[in-house]
Amino acid sequence: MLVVVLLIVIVLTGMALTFARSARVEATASANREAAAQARAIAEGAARAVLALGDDIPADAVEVGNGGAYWLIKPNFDDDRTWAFGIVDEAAKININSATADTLLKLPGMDDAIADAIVDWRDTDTEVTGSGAESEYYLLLPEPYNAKDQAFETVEELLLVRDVRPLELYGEDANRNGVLDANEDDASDSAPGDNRDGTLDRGLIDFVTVYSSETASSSDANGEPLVDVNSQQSTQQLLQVLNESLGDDRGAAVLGAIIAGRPHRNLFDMYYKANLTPEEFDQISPRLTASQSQGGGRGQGGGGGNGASQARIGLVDVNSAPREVLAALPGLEESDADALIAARSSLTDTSSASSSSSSTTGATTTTPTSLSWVLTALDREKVIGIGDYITNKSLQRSVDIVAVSAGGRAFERYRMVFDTSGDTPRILHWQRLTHLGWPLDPQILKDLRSGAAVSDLAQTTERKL
Ligand SMILES: [Ca+2]
Ligand SMILES: [Ca+2]
Ligand SMILES: [Ca+2]
Ligand SMILES: [Ca+2]
Repeated sequence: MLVVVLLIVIVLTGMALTFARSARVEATASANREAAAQARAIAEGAARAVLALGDDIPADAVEVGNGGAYWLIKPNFDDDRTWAFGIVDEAAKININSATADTLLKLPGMDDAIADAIVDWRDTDTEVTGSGAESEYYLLLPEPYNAKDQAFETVEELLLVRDVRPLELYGEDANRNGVLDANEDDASDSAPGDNRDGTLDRGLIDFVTVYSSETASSSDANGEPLVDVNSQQSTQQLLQVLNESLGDDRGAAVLGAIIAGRPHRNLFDMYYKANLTPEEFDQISPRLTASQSQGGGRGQGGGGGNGASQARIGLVDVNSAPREVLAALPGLEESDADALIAARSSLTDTSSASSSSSSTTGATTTTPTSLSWVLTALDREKVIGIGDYITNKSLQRSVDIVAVSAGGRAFERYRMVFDTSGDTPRILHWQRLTHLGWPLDPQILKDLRSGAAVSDLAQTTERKL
């Protein structure tokens, strides 16, 4: 009898313990779900803030209600041990829907076979380009598919192209956080495979886009029609623009030189033929255009652009493009990219110093907005050669949002690409990247979990790994 009672007591106690534990597990799970939902809500709030504020977004940890926070992380091309923060200019990348095989070939990790295969993947014909690949190749794969023969819709689609593996697309940066993590510098000890050389070999992903596009404008910032420097019919309007900007004497002289120099391949060509100064170029070029009436010279990479409202795909924003992208521009090599970077950074240094008093958002977003500095960095032939492929506009942008719930309990990571060309910004792409793991210094999560305030973390995010 006693034994039976004892047994019952033991069973009941066991059941009570089990219930208590499952209740505890359930409580933890529900707290985790709540934290994940909070992190997601913070990320969505960050996205709305980016869309509303554009460039005026704070760079470092942004604290939100209840102790959560978000960061906008981006690669620091000057240093693979620290993070950079802010919005990424998609026009500062090479567009895989318009770049020629020659341009693609100059990007990191490229070879002829991949460059040609990228062109074949997007071109509408079924003729194999050089050492490229069309459907004949893809249909013989264990899981066969056709070459797309249409434009890329995402950058990740590159993984369907022959020979493009995660190593080519993401480089050694398997978690896509822009910095060298321990497993990315230990050879094959842990995934991914890397060369253990102490530096992060970046993949294509940081240098290519499918989003850059701008409409060839037919009017200037004030709504006045652009004046065609190649058209005899617009000589009167041209004189008016020159006189207004440069004064009557100088205007008349420049007009004579422009007329004598026709046809101009682009406005940079006109700059040299008319013997302008860079300052004069900045004054008059926003009001001018150079039509291509005689089928002269415009390359394929700029996506055409003769029609007034035609989209120009893949113009590269030279004001923010990294070295690798500048070197890939037609006719340029690495030394030219270095010259451009040097000219650009001297410009940025002086403008950020002089505008610091009027700036309300800090000097970090200061970039040159004109194109005339390019004239000082390269020789005539190279400037004219890239003239049809460059822009100073940043219309499509992306952010990599890392959001953490209060107390560091849960985090979420999303990539958003958006277009600012219309009246209101438009989201082009939204992708969850949480599966790649926590991308910032692990110490940040530890500090938050042990009760640190977000305001104490700014130093941490700048610290070297
Ligand atoms: Ca094709
Ligand atoms: Ca990494
Ligand atoms: Ca490794
Ligand atoms: Ca390496």
